[in-house]
Amino acid sequence: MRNALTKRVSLVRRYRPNMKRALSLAQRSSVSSTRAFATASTGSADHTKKKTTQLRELFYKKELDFLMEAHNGLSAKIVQEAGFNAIWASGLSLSAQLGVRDNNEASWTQIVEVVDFMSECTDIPILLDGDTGFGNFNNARRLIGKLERSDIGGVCFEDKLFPKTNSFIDGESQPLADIDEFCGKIMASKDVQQDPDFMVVARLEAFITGYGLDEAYKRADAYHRAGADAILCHSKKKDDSDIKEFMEAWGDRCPVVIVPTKYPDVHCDTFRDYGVGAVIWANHNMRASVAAMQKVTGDIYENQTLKNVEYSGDLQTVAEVFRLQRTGELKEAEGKYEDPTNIANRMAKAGPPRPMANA
Ligand code: SPV
Ligand code: MG
Repeated sequence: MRNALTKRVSLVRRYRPNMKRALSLAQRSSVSSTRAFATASTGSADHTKKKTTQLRELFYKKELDFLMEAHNGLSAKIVQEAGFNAIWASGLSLSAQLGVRDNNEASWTQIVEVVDFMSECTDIPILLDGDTGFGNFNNARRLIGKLERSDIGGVCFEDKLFPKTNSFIDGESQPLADIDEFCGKIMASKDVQQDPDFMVVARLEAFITGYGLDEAYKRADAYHRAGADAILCHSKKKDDSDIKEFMEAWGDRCPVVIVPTKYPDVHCDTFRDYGVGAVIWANHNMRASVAAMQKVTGDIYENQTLKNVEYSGDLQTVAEVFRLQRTGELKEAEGKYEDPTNIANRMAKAGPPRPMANA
């Protein structure tokens, strides 16, 4: 498996600048993810594929695609039903919905527990915001093992220190990780993953902490050479100048993903022109739900009645919640497994009792 992985990574790295050559090499290769990258598939993704493969193909195809934030099973399902091909399990949103800060106050096992619920009720891949990996290389690789068991498509690690702080809180005062230490974390993650398509994304915090392109590029280059499958280039500027500069320098060495929370007015065609691979809408379901809950809760508290909110159009129906929970499936299963006639019929088909093999 390691050989296949090494082969794919080196093919992608070596031939990324030459699409024609990459295509012919990939056609000769049996490595599906390389082929997906080279053929640049179009149209909506195939959600029956492995989630890791879906995520890899999303990143490596030519067309810009989008990851939408979710922070629990319900929001994950809503993201899938809206038509998105992938989910961003945001650290900010996961911590916020638990009522704690985005400072690794939730333990990594508590985070895994939430994303496991998210994964179980969806068919599209999840990219987990893995913060700084919850410690050193060893904590990061322990996390990868658990994520693979929960069928998560990939993880993103940022080059800061544990415990992390959200990038939009005093970004300049946040120390960056040592480059070698972070490269070791990426290497350990790539070495431990069992599924060669599992994605490890390296997130650049250089622009956030006030460095310029030189530092960002030097780090991206190192992380990519250490084995990162993609780079997340983060910026907190109100315009897209950091992203433009980085994309011009980086070209198409490997896919780049961005988080335009602070530059919402830039049209995604601009990102397409730059060659950005994917955009993460990072926290908008969590913020939407906060605004909605504050409005409804405030109204009920103020007016001591459900009358306003019930007829306001702001509430979803209970029936719709039941549908999202797949209540119908349980009804069917009850018929199958609790109805005495059904059980008797199946028992009859199973035949008479058999003696124990060694009796
Ligand atoms: C998150 O969504 O948790 C992120 C993106 O890391 S940001 O909050 O913009 O740093
Ligand atoms: Mg985060």
